[in-house]
Amino acid sequence: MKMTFRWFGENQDPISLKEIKQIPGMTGVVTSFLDIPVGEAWPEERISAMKAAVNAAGLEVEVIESVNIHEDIKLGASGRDEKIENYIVTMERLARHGIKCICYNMMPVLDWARSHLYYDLPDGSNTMRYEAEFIANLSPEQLAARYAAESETYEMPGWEPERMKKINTYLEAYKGMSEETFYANMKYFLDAIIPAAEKFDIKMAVHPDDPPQPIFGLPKLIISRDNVRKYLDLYPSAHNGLTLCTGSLGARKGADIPAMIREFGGEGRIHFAHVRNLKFENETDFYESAHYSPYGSLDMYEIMRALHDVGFKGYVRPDHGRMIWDETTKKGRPGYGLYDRAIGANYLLGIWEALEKGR
Ligand SMILES: [Mn+2]
Repeated sequence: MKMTFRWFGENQDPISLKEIKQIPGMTGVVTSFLDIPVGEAWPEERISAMKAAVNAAGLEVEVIESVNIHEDIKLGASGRDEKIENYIVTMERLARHGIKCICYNMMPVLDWARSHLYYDLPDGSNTMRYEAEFIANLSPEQLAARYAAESETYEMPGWEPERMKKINTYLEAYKGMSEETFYANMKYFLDAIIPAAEKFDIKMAVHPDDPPQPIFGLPKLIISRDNVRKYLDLYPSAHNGLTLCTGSLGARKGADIPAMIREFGGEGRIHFAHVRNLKFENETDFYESAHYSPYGSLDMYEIMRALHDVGFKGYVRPDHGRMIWDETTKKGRPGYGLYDRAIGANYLLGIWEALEKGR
């Protein structure tokens, strides 16, 4: 297991590589280029400059989160072949610079969604929250406007103004699309990129839909054990794998995350794990809690034990944390402050050390 930390890149993240390097046990960062429009091939000089900066700070960069999938691909629209070609060019360039894993998602139009970015907890910290009814009463534009106002300094990945301009066109395009068509479009993509992933030896790791509930009437695909199974079976290859995100798959009440780890991890299909906790408030609503098991609804020990039992050799990151110790928007994107993620990472490393030594 390699512990990593999400870093949004130079000029995109107030947290420095030096700060990340000082977190005990941190081997590397997981990053992306938020400014490159989705669907375009990533310039090689950007990749090499980023890698040089990360390595100079004493950190590795072996995982990209994310190389996003253009809507034309998800929709099966006419422009998809060109975007798939660009995707493969990006994969080849990343492989040349030592990237071993690409995280991506198949969420239609919208990336992740939350009702609140800074929900106050009784201890004076704040965190992201999902309240289904709150979102049901907003239009996508209203939700995007809330994010823009709340997050101030940075554009929210997945909610960029450029993308939001086209949102109604996209929402219209997805209307009436059956789940089977959606899967067929996914298969078309996988049939093209997985042979390339095998050639470049890049592990593709699809991230589940977050939250695992339909919003704005959009179809949701990768939300459960059965749907993950179906997606992985579209192209049986170790290079067609999963980002096991406990906070996304675990946001469906009753989801058995350790069982999913044993099933998919046992088959060598989990390449990257986002490990975080959440606290259910009712059947659908939750907030993102501290990682420590008693503070949330997921058992971090059982999750790490399942990863350990399947001999997990991939990458882990602590995923989201709360904003604590007076962190503000100037010190981190929502969910991506420094301190709570550093605490979470070391809590997970502590569990892992105990598992290793208790073997
Ligand atoms: Mn995640």
